[in-house]
Order: sequence, then structure tokens, then C-alpha cells
Amino acid sequence: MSRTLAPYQQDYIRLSVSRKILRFDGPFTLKSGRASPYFFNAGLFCDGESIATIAQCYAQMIVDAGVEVDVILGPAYKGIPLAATVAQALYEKHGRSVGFVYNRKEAKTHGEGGVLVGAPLKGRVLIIDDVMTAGTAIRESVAYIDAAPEAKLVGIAMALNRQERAGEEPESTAKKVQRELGVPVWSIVNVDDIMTHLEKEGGWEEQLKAMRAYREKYFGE
Ligand code: OMP
Repeated sequence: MSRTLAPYQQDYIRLSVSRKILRFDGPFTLKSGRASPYFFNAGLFCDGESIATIAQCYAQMIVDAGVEVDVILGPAYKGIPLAATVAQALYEKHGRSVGFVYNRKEAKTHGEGGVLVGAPLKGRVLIIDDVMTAGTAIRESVAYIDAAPEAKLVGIAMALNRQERAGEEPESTAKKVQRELGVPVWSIVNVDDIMTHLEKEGGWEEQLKAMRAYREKYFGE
């Protein structure tokens, strides 16, 4: 059943479609090996207006979720600008100042050294990332929190929940991650929201047909 989208969620879909951040001219090979008719490329939020808009969407979702956060962890690479700009949006739009931290992919052996850059990884930590498909990327990020004795994961904020199963089991990745980690997974939108938006807008029948077939094959409960 489709849910009613808040204005910020509609803005987010409109922006993603108009900038071709969300593309429907697949097939695209995913990290999981699946061939998807659509693909979301968060690396294309690459100008002031679009990164500010997406950051405000994340910030609104975090505020609506009512979660208390001390630090945002943005995994390299795409999570880095997200962590910085969402922290900025939380401050400018909601009067909340939270820390942000991100990882290097290669540990630095000189200067300040280490793998993490930014605020100390302690207190209530929210992971911010772009897309969840099979949950591989998110598990790598959780490892940083597991290794920080003073840090506690309080939730995971994604832009897009693809609603897919990790393997053959019926449960969706997002539900499985929630169950296994014991924290909520929020997403600005999921694929059903996008399909509802395209159905209402009209003119997307061919793309919707491919999306429905993919949904049938790979989506979890
Ligand atoms: P999982 O690690 O399988 O959850 O896939 C998430 C990652 O796949 C993201 O962090 C992206 O690197 C990439 N991805 C996208 O960016 N957009 C998509 O629409 C789908 C994927 C993907 O490969 O599943």
C-alpha cells in the first residue's frame, strides 16, 4: 500500500528524477550482481542547490524520527559530503549542532594518522549513507562503531531504501539490518514511494513495467 509523502519527500523525488540522479535507462549491474532497471547515483548531488536540498531532506527525516544524535558518521566516499551538509542543515534549519566524522579508505600513517577524520566517535551515533540494497556497505560502517567503546549506534539514515532481499530469504535487507543491529533504519524514500510518484505523474508506463517485474523478483517483505 502506498503511503502519503511529505512535501520534502516529493521534492526529493522530483529533484532526483529531474537531475537524472535516479535513472531508469538500465539495466544497471548492482554491487550484488543483480541487473536493475533503475539506479540511484548520489554522487550526482554535486552542486550547491542539490546537495543543500538533499541535506535538508535528511535533516527533516532525522528531526521527524525524534532521534537524539551526538555524532553523524558518513562512510567514505559518498557519505562524506552527506555527513558534513546534514550536520550543517541540522544546525541552520533546526538549531541542533551535532558532530560529524568520516573514514579514510586508506589509513594515514603520518601527521595525525588514523582512519577516522572529524569529531570523536563517541556518544549516540547516526550512520548516514546513500542507498541500501543488500546491506554490505552498512555493515562495513557499523564495524567502526563496534570498534569505538564509547560509541553507541542509534540509527541508520539512508536516502533510498531499495527494499530488496539480501539473498533468497523473504525478509528485506532493511528489516534484517534493523533486527540484527537493534536500531531503526530510516530512508527519505523507498522504491514504492518512487513508483507511486511516477504513477501519479503519468508518462512512465514502460519504466514502471520494468520496475514492477524487478520488484516481483527481488523485493523482500
Ligand atoms: P549494498 O552494499 O548492497 O547495500 O548496496 C549499497 C551500495 O550500492 C551503495 O552504497 C552504492 O555504492 C551502490 N548502489 C547505488 O549507489 N545505487 C543503487 O541504486 C544501487 C546500488 C547497488 O549497487 O546496489
